Amino acid sequence: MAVRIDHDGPVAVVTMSRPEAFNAFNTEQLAALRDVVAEVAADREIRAVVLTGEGRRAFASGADIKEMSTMRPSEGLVFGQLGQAVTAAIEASPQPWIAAINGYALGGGCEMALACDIRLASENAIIGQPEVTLGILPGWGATQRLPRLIGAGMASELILTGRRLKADEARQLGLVNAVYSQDELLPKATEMARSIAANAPLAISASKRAILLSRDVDLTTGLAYEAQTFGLLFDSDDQKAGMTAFLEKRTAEFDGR
Ligand code: CO8
Repeated sequence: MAVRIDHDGPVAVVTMSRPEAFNAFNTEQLAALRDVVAEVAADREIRAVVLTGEGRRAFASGADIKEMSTMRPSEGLVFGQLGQAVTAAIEASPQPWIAAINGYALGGGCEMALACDIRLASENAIIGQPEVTLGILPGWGATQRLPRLIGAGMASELILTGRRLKADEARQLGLVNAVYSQDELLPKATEMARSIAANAPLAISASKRAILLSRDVDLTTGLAYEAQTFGLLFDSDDQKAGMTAFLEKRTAEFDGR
């Protein structure tokens, strides 16, 4: 299977698996990831997701260069839009996504990680946007998401030179939150996903949406959205469950209603 879902209680681990091409995305692989993202988003049992790549060498090495090499503009447009639809669906998903970058995350691979809410990396991770070395530009969101994440100056340097970063530099730039050994990466990512999954699902989704909105709107509008959403959560069972459990000095159990 090209993209696998493994369930670990409320955590789903989604693995991009095309090891013969360092998990590069051809149309089939991209469509498989699109379908999995939709399946995960619709599954109320899943409360947090870890996205990773098969094997120990690659998260994903980008869009499939062989497939792209003969594309006409209209085909490039469709391929670009499919990739953008996948990244948009990851962002629109009610669950937080954590990218566990276990090796190369280049081009479209880095862009999938940028669509996730949190990025963690292994020590052997190599991250970059080398599209300009191929005569194209990043087409699945890096020209927009990378400057918003690490600032326009560094994003320009990375996109315009195509330079590849090692994990430590990516961490210093805030492109990834933490770096672990290859063996530790997935357990650490899953542990973080589990700690998110233990919290109130509606509050988690609402926080994710508000954080994403902060990229696009002015502070006044963002704060108004935050206040409205804050108020609405008082209509949820989860708010009652969380506060009652605190007052009764026990751990809350949430059902996402
Ligand atoms: N596409 C297709 N095949 C790939 C890709 C890829 N992105 N990456 C690796 N492969 C294949 C190689 O062709 C090779 O296949 P084969 O064995 O049949 O020759 C196999 O994987 C192994 O690769 P290497 O022999 O190169 O292995 P190395 O260990 O020497 O290097 C690297 C591994 C560093 C990952 C290297 O393969 C590499 O640099 N790959 C390309 C990385 C890259 O440039 N990525 C960006 C692609 S462009 C992109 O992602 C655009 C996204 C937006 C698209 C918008 C569409 C409009």
